[in-house]
Amino acid sequence: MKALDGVKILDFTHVQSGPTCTQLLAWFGADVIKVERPGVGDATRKQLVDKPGADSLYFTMLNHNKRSIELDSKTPEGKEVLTRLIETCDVLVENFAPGALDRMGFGWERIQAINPRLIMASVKGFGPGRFAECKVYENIAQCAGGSASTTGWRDGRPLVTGAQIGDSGTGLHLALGIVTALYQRERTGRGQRVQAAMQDGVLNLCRVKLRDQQRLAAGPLTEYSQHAEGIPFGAATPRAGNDSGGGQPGRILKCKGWEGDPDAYTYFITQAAAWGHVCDVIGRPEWKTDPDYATPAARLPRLNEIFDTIEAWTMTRTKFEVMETCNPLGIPVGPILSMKELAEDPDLRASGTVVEVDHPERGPYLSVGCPVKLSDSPVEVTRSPLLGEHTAEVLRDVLGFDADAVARITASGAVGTPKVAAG
Ligand code: CAO
Repeated sequence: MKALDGVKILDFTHVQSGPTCTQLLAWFGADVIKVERPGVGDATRKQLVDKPGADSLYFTMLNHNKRSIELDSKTPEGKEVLTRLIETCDVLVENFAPGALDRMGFGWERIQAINPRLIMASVKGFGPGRFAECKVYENIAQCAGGSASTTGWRDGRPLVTGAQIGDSGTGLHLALGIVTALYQRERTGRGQRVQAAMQDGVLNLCRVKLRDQQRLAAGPLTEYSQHAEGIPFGAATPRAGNDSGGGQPGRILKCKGWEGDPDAYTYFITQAAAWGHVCDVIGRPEWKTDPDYATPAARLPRLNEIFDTIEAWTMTRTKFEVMETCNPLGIPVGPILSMKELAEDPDLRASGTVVEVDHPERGPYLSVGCPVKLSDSPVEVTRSPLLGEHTAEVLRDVLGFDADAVARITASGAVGTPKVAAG
């Protein structure tokens, strides 16, 4: 038994934002039917190809546990199948460019008329307003949502982050909206629209930076290293390098081996409650009582000197030794882990957060499993579908088309060439 057993998802998503959402729902037990253009499929199938002829890692890692049906939704027979899918499914998820579904003839009013219980969930780049019609990809969302302007070094360009907060982040937001709407439908019997704009999702994740924008009105942001360096603040929340985003000052510090290893660093937080231990560990016990260092307020203008001193100590230890020493003392530290280290991490393998999946075209590959664990709804990650792999079984078993109808629809070219004969 899985949490979303019995929930059918018409997955009209592509690229990253929508597919991450429907993949999560599939992991929680929903039957996710991915609709793709005949012979073409999701563009990511053939993007960043590492094994000629095989679906890319980009596609396989975003589309586990789904079924795939080829369908040209712009032909009469394709519209017939799509209509049946809308009648049958609980949720339609899409992340087309604005207006694409309307142009296909399946706007919200039409969808509601076909199935008033259907929840229609959409990712768009922007919500209503002057940018509503724009097409948007990850980095545009990071820039428009406040992440880029607050990431990077004060005197450098805005920076985008490696975390796909615009795409996967918005997929997460949308998934929450969908299960919430499903819960409400239990009581009302009605479907509803669920919309998640990438700009909104990124801004939501940058909430603390809007907090700082307003704090600026009350004076300088004293925990920013910019303040310790005596550099005045401008009108907007500045980029703050690796400064901690919270009230506890933190930095990324070099560890032993940093000269040859780009990831030999640790994050180090001088949490007030652990300050005494920090002083002991770095060999500065006198700082515990020295009025220039004893309180968080006294330390603020001296943070650069303090972190330089801590770094002189961390450089004598590996990032894991720093953790082994500091963690038992309650000093919050964290090693900078490379993708290689994460891929090989035994704990992540054991918890199912990093999984090995087998694929008929490409053989075994690593993926990120479900990052949310439900004790009563275990996740088994299965490979992504080949293009149109389930067209015949969906037409027959899910939508109830008989053999003659399947033959008629197939002959029209609306569903490509079903891989398995119906009947
Ligand atoms: N059958 C028939 N037509 C289909 C189809 C199918 N199964 N699937 C897609 N199409 C059509 C669409 O209807 C659309 O046709 P029109 O332009 O005539 O309306 C066309 O394919 C292209 O769709 P699109 O505009 O969504 O795709 P794109 O590659 O041009 O743009 C993207 C991609 C991501 C920029 C755009 O979809 C978008 O802005 N989406 C919303 C924001 C988003 O999710 N961005 C994140 C993507 S992940 O980085």
